Parts: sequence; structure tokens; C-alpha cells
Amino acid sequence: MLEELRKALRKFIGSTKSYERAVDDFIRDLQRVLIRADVNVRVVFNLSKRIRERALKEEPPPGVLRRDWFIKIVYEELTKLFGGEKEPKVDIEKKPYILMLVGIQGSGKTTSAAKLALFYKRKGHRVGLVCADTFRPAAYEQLKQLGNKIGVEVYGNPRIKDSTKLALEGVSYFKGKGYDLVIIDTAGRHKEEKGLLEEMKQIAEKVKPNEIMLVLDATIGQQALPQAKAFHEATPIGSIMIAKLDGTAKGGGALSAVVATGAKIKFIGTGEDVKEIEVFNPNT
Ligand SMILES: Nc1nc2c(ncn2[C@@H]2O[C@H](COP(=O)(O)OP(=O)(O)O)[C@@H](O)[C@H]2O)c(=O)[nH]1
Ligand SMILES: [Mg+2]
Repeated sequence: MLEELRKALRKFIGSTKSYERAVDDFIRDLQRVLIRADVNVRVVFNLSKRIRERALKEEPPPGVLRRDWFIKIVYEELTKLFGGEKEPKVDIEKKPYILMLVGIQGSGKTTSAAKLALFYKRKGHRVGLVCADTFRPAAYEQLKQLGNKIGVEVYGNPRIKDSTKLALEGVSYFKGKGYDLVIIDTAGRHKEEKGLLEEMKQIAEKVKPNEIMLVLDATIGQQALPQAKAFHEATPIGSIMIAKLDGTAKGGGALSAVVATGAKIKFIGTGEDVKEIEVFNPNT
């Protein structure tokens, strides 16, 4: 996506047409690139409108070429849209810090929970994982296996069917041990089913996590936006992790979810292995 955007910008700079015509051309190219990357159409429309308005209204400061100023506008609007200019803050500010993961089934929550645990363990934190997924029979086993692999303790009990109770127990268990970070892995059914959202709401109300992170599957494209909206209405989403960003050109759909929640993308998952996690960099 970035390479195509660069190409469109180069074309804009090299254009011999009038400024207004070159802006129009560029915006059309930009729209094509974003739509192809599966960014939501309304998001693309609003972005184009803002860029066009600023491009025609703003006077560049003395000595700055209008076309150079336009590039600054484009850069600003794109970074604003996709989560700020700098890398997101991922440091734990308060201890113990309770991080709850939500998302639909198969989005990558359990894998991401382990990835995050390893990420923070490597930063020197004492991390505990809680399995609050009482829906999938093998959920506890899956997390337990991942926990063993990375040397992180997992709290869970496959016999308990009350996810809120499990989450509360797990949190107090690790709090009692003086851990810095407790990551809660939750259940996900298919789609934004009411029951799931209700369950997430209940856990969030009782556990009061410091942060709720939505895990989105990068390959779902356009479905990311309604999904993010539905979760955000049930529990305020504080951050986003985009899983499975490896091997898809459709990551733009998940980027649209940022607009729906107002939350920033903090991490991306780039493979099935627990080590394949990166802090999201909005500039790449
Ligand atoms: N390629 C790839 N696969 C992933 C990534 N994250 C998760 N997966 C795979 O996606 C599938 C579902 O993941 P899981 O963590 O069980 O999802 P959950 O149902 O939300 O807990 C598994 O097969 C994972 O190995 C990722 O970043 N890249
Ligand atoms: Mg899971």
C-alpha cells in the first residue's frame, strides 16, 4: 500500500497540470489504493473530502511551495486516520495492569494473548495469563500449551462455566502473587453475537480491566468495521491488535476499525509463532 501511495505522490509532484487538477488526480489515485487495500468506502470518502478541502483552502507559509504543502496535508491526514504519528505507547503504566482481550472466534485472541505475554515478559515484567474462555472446550488446554512454551503461568479451570467468575479468580490469583500484568483471554463465537457481547460486558464490568484490546483478523477485510463497532458499543475498546497481517493485502479493512473505535492499533501479529508480534508502526 505504501509503495503505491509513494507512486501516486511522485506522480503528483511530477504533474504538469494545474495544482487543482493535480490534486484531483492524486485523490483519485489515493482512493483507488485505499479501496484496493479494503479500507471502508465511507472512510475513504471522508478522508478525500478533508484532504481536498485543506488543499484548496490552506495557504502555505511563505517560501513553501503549494505542492510541498499538499504533501504535508496528505501525510497529516493519513497518519491521523491510522493512529497518530509515533509508535504507540505500550509500556505498562500501573501495576498490576489488567489487560482483557476481546474478539470473535478465530480472530487470534489466544495466540495474541501468548504473544503479548512473551512480549512483556521479555521487557522484564511478571506476567500471568487467565483463560476466561468457557465456550471452547479446549480453550484452556490451548492457552496452557502456549503458556508452557513461553514459560508463563496460566490460570484456568475447564470445569468452571462462569467466565466472569473465572476472570475474577484469575486476576486475584495473580494479584496475590504480586504480578505486574494479567492478560485475560476470553471466548469468541462467530460474528458479533449478542450473547458474546453481553458476556464481554459482564466480565469488563466486574473485572474492571485497565485496558480492553480488540483482536481483529486482518484477513476479514470489510467485516472489521461492523465488528469493531459492535464490540466498542458493548465495552469501550482501548486498543487494537491486528492478527494475521502476514500474507494479506486486505489489512486496510482492519485499519478502518480504528476509525470506528477511536482506539489506536498497538500491536500486529505477523505469523503463527508466539514470537511473531510487533509494535504497530503507523509509518510503514
Ligand atoms: N498467520 C497467522 N496466523 C495466526 C496469527 N495469529 C493467530 N493465528 C492463527 O489463527 C488461528 C486462530 O487463532 P486463535 O488464537 O485460536 O484465535 P481465537 O479463537 O480468537 O482465540 C490459529 O490457527 C492461529 O495459529 C498471525 O498473526 N498470523
Ligand atoms: Mg481462543
